[in-house]
Amino acid sequence: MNFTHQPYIPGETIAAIATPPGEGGVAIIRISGKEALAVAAKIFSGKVFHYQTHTAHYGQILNDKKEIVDHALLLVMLGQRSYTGEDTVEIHCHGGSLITRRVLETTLKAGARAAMPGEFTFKAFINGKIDLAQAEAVQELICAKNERAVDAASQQLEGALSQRIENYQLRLTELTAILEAWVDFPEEGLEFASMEEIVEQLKQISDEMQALSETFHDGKILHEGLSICLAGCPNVGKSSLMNALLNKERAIVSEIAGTTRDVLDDFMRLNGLHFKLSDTAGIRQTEERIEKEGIRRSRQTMQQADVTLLLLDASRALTAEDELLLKEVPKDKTIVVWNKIDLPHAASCQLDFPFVTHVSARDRQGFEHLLKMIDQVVWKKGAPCKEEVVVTNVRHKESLLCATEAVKRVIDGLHTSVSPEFLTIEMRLSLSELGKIIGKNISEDILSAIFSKFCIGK
Ligand SMILES: Nc1nc2c(ncn2[C@@H]2O[C@H](COP(=O)(O)OP(=O)(O)OP(=O)(O)O)[C@@H](O)[C@H]2O)c(=O)[nH]1
Ligand SMILES: [Mg+2]
Repeated sequence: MNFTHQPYIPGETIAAIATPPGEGGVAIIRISGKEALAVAAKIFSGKVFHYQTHTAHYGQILNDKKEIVDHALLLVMLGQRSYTGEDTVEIHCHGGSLITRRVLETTLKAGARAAMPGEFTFKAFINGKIDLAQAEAVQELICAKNERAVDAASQQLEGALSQRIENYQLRLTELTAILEAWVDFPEEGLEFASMEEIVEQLKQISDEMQALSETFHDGKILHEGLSICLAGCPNVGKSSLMNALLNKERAIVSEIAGTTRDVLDDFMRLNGLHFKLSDTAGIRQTEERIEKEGIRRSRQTMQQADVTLLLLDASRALTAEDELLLKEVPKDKTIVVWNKIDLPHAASCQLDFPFVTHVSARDRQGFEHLLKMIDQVVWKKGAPCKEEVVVTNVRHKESLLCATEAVKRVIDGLHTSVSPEFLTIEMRLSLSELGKIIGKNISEDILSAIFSKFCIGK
């Protein structure tokens, strides 16, 4: 296990600061492993070995010269009833980088090893407290930038995804057993079920797995948030709309065409989601070198964005440049926004776009409808409800897809009378892919890669 050290020693005692860096009222240093109590006993003023599990004790942290490092609260959690499944002691000391580091150094001098990123959660996984999907949910929970991502990660941590995967595994294992019996006694044929029944059940499972893998689109939105690009010709009010949506004077606004020259990013929350909003340079024909570069960046931002708000000026007729832009943008992720509806309207024209709305960036009119429309574009099939299981992790999605493909090959094979030996191989492949999601049959490299993304102290 190279994310820690080779080879991994179960039960080894590790310590780390579990709270974020910087100043705070309290900081927590976590010690976990076989010697956690022994380490704590060396540095704490009280009789640590006499403490009952899940009790808190006030005292002093003392260094090897018996000098007081800090006053602290010691929390003792023994054996299986801790996060890691090993003896754990938490020291709640005063917050502040220097004092926290000193307390940590004292624990290291007393025999603990500095924990690697994710090592506490890794212990919990190795000790069977949580499976891999749950371990990954811990990290997602820590990194969640919005309420919906927190919901999805909590669901996964509670084991909702793991239960689904185990259910597929159970059903596929039963079918594999039937196919294997067929391999062993070919002359008896398929004994325990008819071919139609098996195909029907396989189809059902593969459909369910596929549907779960497709929730990744929603999962990605929850996990990473979304990018919205404000695009359009110069002077249509992109920067004005950016400022109005953010409720602050982020971008320079002026009546001079070509005010914005570079891409300006900022963040906003909308319906529990995290959005990156990018204001861009107005797109037009130009030979001016810097403006040209700005326009190239506008196009690039537009291509990468999840949603584009293409602004048009409602107070004037469409220009040739507007028309070119309308042809350029993909319709399924573009919302055409007629801005400046507070001014007398020019004759409006029909646009062949599924999402069109009207606003005034100046007077903040039409925003409610615009925000609803953004939601519509984002959640094409409707937003997932809180209880729905969504796949937020690309590794899980890949494994689900591989498992689905293997099952589909079995279905095809049954139709085309492929020898059952080959079919059982596919079934095993599918089971092994599912196993990867919850941490069975997974290589050390992958485990290492997963846990090394964690922060130290978790
Ligand atoms: N009446 C009215 N004027 C607006 C509205 N939105 C923007 N404007 C005005 O239109 C002009 C251009 O606004 P900007 O927000 O700078 O336009 P832009 O699209 O960012 O322009 P570039 O950065 O040059 O591409 C400014 O004078 C704004 O005050 C609106 O809703 N109503
Ligand atoms: Mg601008």
